[in-house]
Amino acid sequence: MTTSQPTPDPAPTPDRTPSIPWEDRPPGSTDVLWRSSRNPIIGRHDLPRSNSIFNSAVVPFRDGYAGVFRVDDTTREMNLHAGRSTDGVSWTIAEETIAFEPADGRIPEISARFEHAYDPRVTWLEDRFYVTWCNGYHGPTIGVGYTHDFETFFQLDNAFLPFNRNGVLFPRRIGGAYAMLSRPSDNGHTPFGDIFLSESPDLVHWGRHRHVMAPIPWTWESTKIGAGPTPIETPEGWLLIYHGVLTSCNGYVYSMGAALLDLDQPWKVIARSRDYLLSPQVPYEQVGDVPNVAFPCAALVDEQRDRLTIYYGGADTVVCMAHGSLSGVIAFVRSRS
Ligand code: BMA
Repeated sequence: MTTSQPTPDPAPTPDRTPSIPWEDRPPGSTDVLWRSSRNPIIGRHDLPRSNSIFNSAVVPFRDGYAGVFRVDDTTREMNLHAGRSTDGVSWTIAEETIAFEPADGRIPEISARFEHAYDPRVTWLEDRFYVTWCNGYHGPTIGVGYTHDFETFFQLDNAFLPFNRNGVLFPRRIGGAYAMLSRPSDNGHTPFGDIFLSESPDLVHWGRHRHVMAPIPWTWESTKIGAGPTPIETPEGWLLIYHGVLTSCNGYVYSMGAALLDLDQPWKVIARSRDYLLSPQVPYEQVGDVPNVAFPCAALVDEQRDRLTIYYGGADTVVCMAHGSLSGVIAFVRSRS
């Protein structure tokens, strides 16, 4: 019999993990998420013709970050713009809208008719960054495109029939199929909405639709819900951060919540927080073009340091960040289920 020698602790090595935008929890705070003291990080007038910049998606890219931004301009056209950043906080956003090139010969059948493009999500999947967004085609539906470099973008076919919003891709195939969450809706401000999951062999043809989650009466998410950032894979399941809407005397209130979905069958909900993670309670979330909106569209994760930074739109006007620990959010989901 051999006895194994205890291995000495490895010598400390310089930490080369790129750090995501971060601030420590403010002293005295017990919140699961806390807001960046730099909020809003992108203001409504950061482009010459912008009315508002909000509900936008960012990802790590090369030695910094890239993103796709929702910009409503001064004609109030809703469209997508690419942006770059070295630190994830200060952004350079292109003045021109993204001009998608057709990924195949049939795309002009849909792209000839532009209505609007808004609420983008960006997902690294296999070998490129996919963009999904709410794409106007006889009403809102889910647009899909991709880019390798955030300079040239290609458009695929719309994923679903109108009306649909909040299409969010999973970052890998599940059971061999691509997977997307979405929220079938109406052509207006939609006083209902559940999250569904759909599968595709090719990111063009979508089917095997499964129900995932419904609103919960008499809570912060009683009217409708919609997926937010790309789901985050954890050993405990897919961490889904989503928005939930309550109808108040003064209109809709958009808050953030979280759930854990089964890794192999992500239409199965393992746990879901009964409480909101963050609700609009500060001026840049409460006052703007649409009051009382905190709308998450992206998240950055530093697993090594157990850090999570969420990007969200404030009051349909500005871009904001909130921080928390990944383990803390998962514990919150489980403890408040
Ligand atoms: C939804 C979308 C979002 C917006 C929200 C609140 O229907 O239009 O872009 O943040 O309403 O206005």
